[in-house]
Amino acid sequence: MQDPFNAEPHRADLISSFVTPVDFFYKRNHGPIPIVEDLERYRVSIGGLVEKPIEVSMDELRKLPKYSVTATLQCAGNRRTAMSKKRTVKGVGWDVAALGNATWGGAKLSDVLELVGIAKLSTMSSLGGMYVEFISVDRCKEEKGGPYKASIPLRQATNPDSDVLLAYEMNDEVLNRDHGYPLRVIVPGVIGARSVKWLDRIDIIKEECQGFFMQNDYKMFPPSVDWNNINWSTRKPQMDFPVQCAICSLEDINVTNNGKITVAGYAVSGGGRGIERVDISVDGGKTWIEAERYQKSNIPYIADDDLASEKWAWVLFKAVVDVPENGEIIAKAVDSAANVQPENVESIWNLRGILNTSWHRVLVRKESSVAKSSL
Ligand SMILES: Nc1nc2c(c(=O)[nH]1)N[C@H]1C(S)=C(S)[C@@H](COP(=O)(O)O)O[C@H]1N2
Ligand SMILES: [Mo]
Repeated sequence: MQDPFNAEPHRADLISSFVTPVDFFYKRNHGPIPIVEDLERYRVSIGGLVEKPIEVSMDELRKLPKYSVTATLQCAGNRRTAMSKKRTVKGVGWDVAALGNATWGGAKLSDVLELVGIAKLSTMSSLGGMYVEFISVDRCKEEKGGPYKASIPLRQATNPDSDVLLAYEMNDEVLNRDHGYPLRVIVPGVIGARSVKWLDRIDIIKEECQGFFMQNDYKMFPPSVDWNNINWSTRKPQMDFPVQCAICSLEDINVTNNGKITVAGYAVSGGGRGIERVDISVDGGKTWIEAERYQKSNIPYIADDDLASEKWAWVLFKAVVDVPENGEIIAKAVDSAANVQPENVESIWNLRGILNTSWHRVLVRKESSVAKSSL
């Protein structure tokens, strides 16, 4: 099997707009990208523990009310490279740009499930189903040549406020092949791995999906677990992602001859939690200044107010600070539940290198001091 296609944009490009252009949106694949050509014959089958299994066409999905949801999709492996520098982890190396914020257009899963007789706000189907499994067209080696799959609780799938979409559009254009054409799932606020692309089948099942990426990957283990003592069944699949932020206007190491420097980046939290604060420190975390937060120009950003602000979308931040004496700039975000990013990567190190949300640190040296020290 050929190597799957993975890519992320340059970090500075990532924050040039609130909505990430498709070209700058990261791509994460576990197998070769499939080609679904015949839309006339394309159907999504919905079955499992339902009384009347059906097959729906794209036309039928398009006839359901269309919703546009601006949501940040973040790979659980975002910032893995930095975690690996502390202690080696297994997985694709990512800088800070394995995420993007797009406007997804499509049908709500809660409307689609009504077509098979499952009412809104259900926790269990009449036949005892409690999870909704998404099965893809693409095949991957981890599934021994079988399809990529994932599940979410029925409670979330049937709650219209969870905004789970079967999306056929990205940024007002037809979804492209890299991102799941013709149809993908978008589970806002949850790690990207559950937003299954190239959807083939939806099954209502009794227990969580038993697929590789649910049971033997994408789980958060403590730092003491290694490949010799791991027992995958002791942990639940990771769903919501924790509060995260990263500086994107600066590289890991920077040289400047200015006294002031712009610190800009993104902050995002899972589960629809807003961003209450982004703090910047130029003295190693002794004192902090608050960065300005924004989503759309001229509309004040309000954490957790989904009327004024996009609750599933990232928040961009910006501050102008003095170039630090000690050379280090730190950013950390606080979400609307007062969750804070951890100070050090060591405390959250895990063997798969997921969810590196430690304080983001970059180095800035003044040109003069670089010149002096190289004498
Ligand atoms: N069918 C399928 N869906 C998938 C994947 C995949 O390999 N196959 N990768 C998942 C992972 S791990 C992530 S982070 C997101 C990435 O979505 P993107 O490529 O549109 O950015 O898709 C998810 N859905
Ligand atoms: Mo991912």
